[in-house]
Parts: sequence; C-alpha cells; structure tokens
Amino acid sequence: MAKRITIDPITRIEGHLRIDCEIDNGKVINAWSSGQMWRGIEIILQGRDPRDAPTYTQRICGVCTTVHALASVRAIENALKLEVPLNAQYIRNLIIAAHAVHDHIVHFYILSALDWVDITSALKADPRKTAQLAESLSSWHRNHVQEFKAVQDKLKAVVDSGQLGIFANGYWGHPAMKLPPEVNLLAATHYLQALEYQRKANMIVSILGSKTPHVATLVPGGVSCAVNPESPAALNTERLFYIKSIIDDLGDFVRQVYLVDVCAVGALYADWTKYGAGVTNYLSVPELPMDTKGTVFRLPGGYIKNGDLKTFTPITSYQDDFFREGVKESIKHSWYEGEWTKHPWDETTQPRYTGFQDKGKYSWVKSPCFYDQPAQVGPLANVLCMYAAGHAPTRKYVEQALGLVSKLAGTQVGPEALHSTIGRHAARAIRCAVFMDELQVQWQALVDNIAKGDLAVCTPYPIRPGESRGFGFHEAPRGVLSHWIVIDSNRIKNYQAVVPSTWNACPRNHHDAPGPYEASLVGNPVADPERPLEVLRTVHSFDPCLACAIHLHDPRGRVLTQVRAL
Ligand code: NFE
Ligand code: MG
Repeated sequence: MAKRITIDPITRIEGHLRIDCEIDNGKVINAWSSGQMWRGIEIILQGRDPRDAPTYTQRICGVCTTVHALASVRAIENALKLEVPLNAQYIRNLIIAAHAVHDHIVHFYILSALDWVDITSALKADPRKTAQLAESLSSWHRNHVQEFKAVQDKLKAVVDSGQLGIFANGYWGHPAMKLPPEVNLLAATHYLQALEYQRKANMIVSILGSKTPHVATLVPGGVSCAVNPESPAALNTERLFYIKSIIDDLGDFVRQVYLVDVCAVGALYADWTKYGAGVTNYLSVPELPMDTKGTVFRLPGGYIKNGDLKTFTPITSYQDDFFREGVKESIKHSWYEGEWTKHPWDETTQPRYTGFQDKGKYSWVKSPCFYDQPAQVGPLANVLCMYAAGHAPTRKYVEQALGLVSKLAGTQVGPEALHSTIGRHAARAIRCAVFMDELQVQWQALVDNIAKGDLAVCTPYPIRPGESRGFGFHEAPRGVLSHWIVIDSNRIKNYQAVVPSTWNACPRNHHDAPGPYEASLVGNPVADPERPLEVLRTVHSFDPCLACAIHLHDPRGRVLTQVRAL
C-alpha cells in the first residue's frame, strides 16, 4: 500500500515549503507542493507612490533582494516609457551578474551539496589521495594536501566535540550517498572555501548597491549612484578597479572549482540524469540590456515547448507581446477567494485559508501558466534557451561540462542529460560561468562609456495623470521574475509579482496539471521513506525560495505581527 510522507520544511533557508509524497514500491507515485506562508506585499503596495515599489518589493525576500528592485523599476519604466542611461544599465548588469554568481555558489555548496556529499565519510579520506584526485581535475591553486588535511582536522574536531552545528541533521551514512571518502573531503573543503568566494561576489553588489541585502541605488529611470572618476564621493576610478580585482579573483573559483565539482558529482551520480525532468516547457527572458530602451541584450531568452529545443521562440524586448500576453495565474488549488485564471494586471489578492485539501486548495502559491501550460523556470530553462538560441559562451561551457562528465563517467553524455535533477545543478554552474565572463564584459563597457565623458546615471521621473500599465521582467537566479503594475495618477492601483519559485513550486493548475516540483518528483526512487534523501535532492535542485513565492501566518491562527499600510 502506498505510504504518505510529509516533509515540512524542506529547505535549508526560506523554510516555508511543505512537500507531500505518496511512495509505493520504493518510488514516488504522487506529490503535492505547498507554500505554507503568505506575505501580502502586493496588497501593502496598493495606493503608494510607484517609487516606493523597489524598497517594498525587495522585502519579499532576504535572499534575492536585488531582483525585486530590478523587476519593479523595469515595470515602472515600462509603464511610464522611461529610457535608462547606459551607465545605469551597465551598473545594474554588474549587480545582476555579481548577485547571480554569489547566489549560485551559495546554492550549490551551502544549500544543496550535502544532499550528495557525506561529511562524515570525509573523515575516512586520505588527504594525499584527495590532492592527487583534485590535481587531476583542475589547476585550482588551493587544491593542495595541506588544505585538505587542515579541513579534515577541523571536521574531526567538530565531530569529536559532539556538537555538529551546521552539519547536524544530515542523512549521513544513507544508502543513496555514493561518493568515495576522497571526493567527500574534496567537496567539504570547497564547501568551506565557497563561503569566502560568495562573500567576494556580494562585495560587488554592496559597492554598487550601497548595501546588501536590499540595495539602495536602484530607482525608476536608472541608478542613484553618482559616477565621477575623480570624486572620492562617487563611483570613481579607485572603486572601479577594486571591483575589477574582485572579478579576477572570483573567476578562478567558478571555473576551476564550482564547475568542476558539479561535473564530478554529476558523473558519480550519473543515474540522477534519469530522474527529475518533470515539466519540460522551459521559460526564460533575455537579460543584461546593452541599450537605453531594452531591445539589445547580451543573453537571449525565450520559450521551449515539451523539451524540444527546435520549438525555441525568442523573447526580444521590454515591450515583447509574446511574453506580455502569455502570462496568467490560476488559483483553483490556492488559498485565495474564487477559482479564476487571470492575467496579472487583472488579478486580485484576497487570501482565504481553508486547510490542506489533496484535491482542493492546498497552497498559498498561485499557479502561473504560459499560454495555458505550466512552465519550468530557472538556470536549466535559461541555459537550454541560450543554447537553443546559439549563444556561443553557453555552448562553450555546456560542451566543456559535458566533456568532463563524459570523461569521468566513461560514457558519452549529451545535452539531453540536462533534463533532470542533476542537470539543474550542471545548468546552474554553466550559467554561473557565463555570468562570470559577463562581469568582465559589463565592467569594460562601463569603464569605456565613462571614458567617453558620459556621466549620466538617471532619467528624471515624470508624474503623469491618468492610468498606465507596465511590466518588468528579470532572469533572476531562480528563473523568470516579472512584476506587473497599474498606476493611476502616480499611485499604485494594482501590483502583482509572478516570481520564479511561484512558477516552479506551484500547486496543480486550472486543468489539475501538476507544477514543476510535483511533476519532477514522480518516479524518483526512495530507498528509505523515513529518510527521504532523494526527495530532498530533486526539490533542492530547483533552489526553492518560498518567501519569494508567496505576511506572517500562524497555524493556530494567532496574529504574529500587524503591519499598518499608511
Ligand atoms: Ni527569494 Fe527569488 C525571486 C525566487 S531569485 S529567491 O524573484 O524565487 O531567483
Ligand atoms: Mg504574486
């Protein structure tokens, strides 16, 4: 008889995601994804000056804060037909790329690697053999025996103390953990190094955003950081070259450590290329605009149907009709009043909690659809779309990664392996390498433009009578983010955020078709239902963020905090 398990919360951060699975004969046969917290930021925005949106929407999340600032300023610029000066585009692009690199490094090492890497097994490794293995894979300058030995001693001291701290509660010794001790020590060492390098990437965000999380410099029409090569109070030559030194330092870690580790883990867990494909309609949007209007982009985006790269349809500008007309959200299975499917500009947000009903409403997350179909978003969708569009750097890193996986696995592995749980990790590392290259490109573009004497950073904000509608999109670390705004006489009349984790973590839609998390879990093996490591693997591979996907909620109905919208 099928056994039902509930995992709640299922993530290491933003822990408001509940996953229920039915398991029969060692396999998942049915799954439900449920967002357990509602925030109400979209309601708090009603009646405010649109210029407040970047400040409020960034508080949707503590992880991907910059992304909501970007989507909101782009939505306002779209509604008010504002152009953005080149310096501002390049500065925003640097923030986007640095944030993505930081986010992806944190996801792989800190949020998901321990689903694959057994920390306790690293204690059994021979540090010399680990160093030999590491040198055969990469020329990373910190892959030496002393570093591996020092990490092993540190891990041993933690285990001997009996207080496992961040390593408590792992499924150590689980039968699905397959890496040899030397690979576990290698990954554990890079886990600790990753903490240093993600911080460097975030320093770029804090210099250009004036702080992080929740940057303060993104405003409708541009950025609020003054550019002047000679002023100590502005973004000057010294700051620019400091940013350049961080970019140079980071690149080695991404290409020689992160990308290589993901390939090694992928090759040693090759069976995970068969699980977790789920919804194979892939949606992404173009990113890193290089003109003032948002019609020329460094990175392509678009839509792929049913996993067939030949169906790729590009999305090409901030005015793109195909994207604007395609997005709708359904609430048939979500805790809101009614049972509609609507375009974001026409939506309402009226919460109505009715408990978890398997066949009824069971989540605070709405169900987005693209032309009536569920779609997977995120690094995999992004990489497949860039690959289908013929984007050369993406093709280069895909080939490099698959080449290394094939060599290590001893069998030819092609791009079709990417439609899987492990493929989402590979795609994220590939995307990270592409963004690393783009940091150099964007830095050079900014320096060259300033050298021409252009110091403009912002277009003045116009106050217009009457109604205007706008949308802004951004290819965020977890995928397509779009904000939709209706402005009436400089007040927000309606605001809807359709967020990456909403696309992926959604419940069944108006046709009762499962969302990407739900579909990707069906067929996954589960060796021990009491310790469902495999379910964690597939869900974590999407990098869930439920704070994004959906105001404080208490299961006993107590009010935890009240926010007065002034
Ligand atoms: Ni809170 Fe985020 C957004 C999501 S970024 S992490 O938008 O989902 O990828
Ligand atoms: Mg929303």
